[in-house]
Amino acid sequence: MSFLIRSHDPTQPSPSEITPQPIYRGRREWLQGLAAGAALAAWPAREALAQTRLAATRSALPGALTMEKQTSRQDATSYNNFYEFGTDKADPAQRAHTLRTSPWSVAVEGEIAKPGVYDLDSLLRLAPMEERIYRLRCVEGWSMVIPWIGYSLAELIRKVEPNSRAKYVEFTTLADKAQMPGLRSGVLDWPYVEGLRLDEAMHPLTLLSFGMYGEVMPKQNGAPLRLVVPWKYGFKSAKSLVRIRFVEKQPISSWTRAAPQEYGFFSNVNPQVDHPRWSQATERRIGEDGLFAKKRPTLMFNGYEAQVGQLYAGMDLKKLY
Ligand SMILES: Nc1nc2c(c(=O)[nH]1)N[C@H]1C(S)=C(S)[C@@H](COP(=O)(O)O)O[C@H]1N2
Ligand SMILES: [Mo]
Repeated sequence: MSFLIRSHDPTQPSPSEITPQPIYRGRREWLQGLAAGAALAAWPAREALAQTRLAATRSALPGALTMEKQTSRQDATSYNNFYEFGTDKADPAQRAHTLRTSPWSVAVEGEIAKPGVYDLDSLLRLAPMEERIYRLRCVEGWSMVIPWIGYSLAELIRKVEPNSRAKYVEFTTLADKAQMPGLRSGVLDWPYVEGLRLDEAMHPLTLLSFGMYGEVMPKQNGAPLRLVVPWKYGFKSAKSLVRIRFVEKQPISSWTRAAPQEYGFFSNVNPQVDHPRWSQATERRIGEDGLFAKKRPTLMFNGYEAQVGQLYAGMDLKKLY
């Protein structure tokens, strides 16, 4: 998809400018879908999703561009966890068309000098967009390699000026029964809440993401904006953010609330600390799941140890999982 990524050039649209996606791309994918014998019923809904380009430059940040083979866009947009739309992997792609992503705003509040409500347009213009190719490792034991588009969350954090009481950041995502059929289920306490320590949130790899594969974020992947924290299990990467709050005390995430003995606050990818019900030593790469496909060894901090290991110096990661 690199042909969609423009290098920064003043004659080109600004990095935050979004332009309509050419029709031919949708048709070509539709034809590929036919050739592959894809489920036809799933296509009308997918075609109805607005596909718009999102220009970005390639990140120069160390660790931000894995050279591993990218997961296909088809897989990354049809095998999802977004429980607000159901717990089946296929539910978000089939049901998230009811999510209204415009107008959209994010409340930024708490222990900061400049609280406020930021509309999507101001967030899109806040900093230059970069493409980051990150591994995403789900706690369930599968992983993908996805070209995300966005900028470091630190760009936003610096603008709102946290005060000395700000130790953690709490992220809250949309919970609207009218748009999200999954909220009828009590599988989690809604809204979906996640949290990071301030230094984790400030780490340059922590991405505020507005798109993937050169396009604005598909609804099933957390439109219009989500977090991507590549060294933590996927559930820390909260989708469809509506509130970012700076707090003194460690927030309680939805997953910790649901099963405190299974999900700790940090949730760093760690092959040496098993989930109470299964091993975390290996993972299945989505798209490689043939009968004879080998599982991959899971890497400490999902392979980002050189970049983030320092954040946890001196911590007992078996206790603080
Ligand atoms: N709001 C919200 N965010 C969420 C989830 C969710 O159910 N609701 N699931 C999480 C989990 S478990 C994973 S693995 C990733 C999956 O992201 P993807 O579907 O874009 O690959 O989103 C995370 N963010
Ligand atoms: Mo996950």
